[in-house]
Amino acid sequence: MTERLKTLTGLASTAKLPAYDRDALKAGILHLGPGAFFRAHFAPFTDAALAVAGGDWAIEVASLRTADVADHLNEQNGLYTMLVRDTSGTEAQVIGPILRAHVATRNPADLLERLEDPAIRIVSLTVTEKAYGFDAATGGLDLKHADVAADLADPQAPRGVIGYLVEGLSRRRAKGIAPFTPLSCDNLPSNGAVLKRLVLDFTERVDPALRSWIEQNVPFPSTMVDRITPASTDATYRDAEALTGRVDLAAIETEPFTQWVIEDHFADGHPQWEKAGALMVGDVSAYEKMKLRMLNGAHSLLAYLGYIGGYEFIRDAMDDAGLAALARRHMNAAAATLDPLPGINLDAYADELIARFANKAIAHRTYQIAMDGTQKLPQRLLEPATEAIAGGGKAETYAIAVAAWMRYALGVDRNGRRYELRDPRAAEIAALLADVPRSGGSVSTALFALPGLFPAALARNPSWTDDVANKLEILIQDSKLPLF
Ligand code: CS2
Repeated sequence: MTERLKTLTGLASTAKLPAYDRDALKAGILHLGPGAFFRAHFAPFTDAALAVAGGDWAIEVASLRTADVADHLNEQNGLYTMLVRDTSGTEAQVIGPILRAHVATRNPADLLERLEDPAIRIVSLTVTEKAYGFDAATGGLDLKHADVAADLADPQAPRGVIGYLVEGLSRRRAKGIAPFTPLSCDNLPSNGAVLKRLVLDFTERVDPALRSWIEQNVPFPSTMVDRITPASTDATYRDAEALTGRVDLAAIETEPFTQWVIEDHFADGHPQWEKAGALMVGDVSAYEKMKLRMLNGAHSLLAYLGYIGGYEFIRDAMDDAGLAALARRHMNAAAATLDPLPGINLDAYADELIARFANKAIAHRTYQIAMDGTQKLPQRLLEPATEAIAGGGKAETYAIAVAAWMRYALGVDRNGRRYELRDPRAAEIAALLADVPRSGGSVSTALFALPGLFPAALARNPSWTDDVANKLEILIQDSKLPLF
């Protein structure tokens, strides 16, 4: 039987290995949410920074929910394989900066103890949009979010992201330990500013003195993160084993492209990510908007139209000339809502995105991207739509994307097969739609009334809502593609 990946010795020469001494590593970062995206993006950037510039910046990770990834990483001494796939082949690289993994649900005291360690100078996050407890309608803390409500009731025994960060900072303040820098790496616009607002809203309610201390002492840099990372499958594990000679249950696969833009405001330093290709800037918001609106917006459009049209992967949807043209048109429309970014040609950026989406070596499920629509629509589609309309421009492509999301929200495909709507508001959506006739007008009216999702500028704009209703009617009548 093949051995498990546990050390760097004896691995097949087809795998690239960490170019630094792992035995000398010391932790400087605690990362919350060790999912595939973190393992394809943050950890490899840190791996490259350690190879070029060193420093005490190894990573401990903590999972706030499921234990599987953390357990696999611990069984493998933090090592795992990253497969980089494109049409010319697959390359394997073993990634080394993870020291150990914690599971908050199993041992919350252990995670709180790590948050207090002065050696931990950065607490980074890839926890997905829905974990923040962000209320899109107010821009502040969602008091009805289950973790937020539980943590406000019992702040010293947290279970959610905001609760853990606040309790960690509170303990550091009480002990005279300098704060860590919280570093959000999720696809939210101004993710650092959003995180700061949520932390301040939370502390306002539980400890106003802590709120002032955080406001004065804790930087919350925003970041733009980008690397297309499908969920791992049996093919990932099989190829990782073939290329390393070891069984690896924490292996991930990703595309060659990777990008990270980071605001350079840290309380106590950071790994030299800039030497690994990251861009350190004063303000990341223009990059974030570009990526969320052009990449993620077009991704969501393709995911909903593609899924209901019977395409399993984004690359299959891109093979449909009608859908590929819609995606490109969407990117152009999104680009028109952006301020110019020095040194960036948005047309070339769009061309590159089209090529990345079409990468035949990447099997990225439309169903994976379709997940959590209520958490993704605002920043990807609804904000640019609102701005486009306010600027007198066209918002048709957003009407198509929203109609496709609404069609998807019906939870049944064109062959009558039911699927699970993986969305934190799935039950609410199902209840709203329960007795509604399946027509474009009725379904869209019901979903426009979902509290807090659609800004009034869209939901009360009859020409736009009619456009959505008409497009939805076409999708309900006949989901054959191309549609528009
Ligand atoms: C995707 C993103 O799942 C999704 O919603 O749009 O995960 C996308 O692949 C990444 O943001 C690319 O950087």
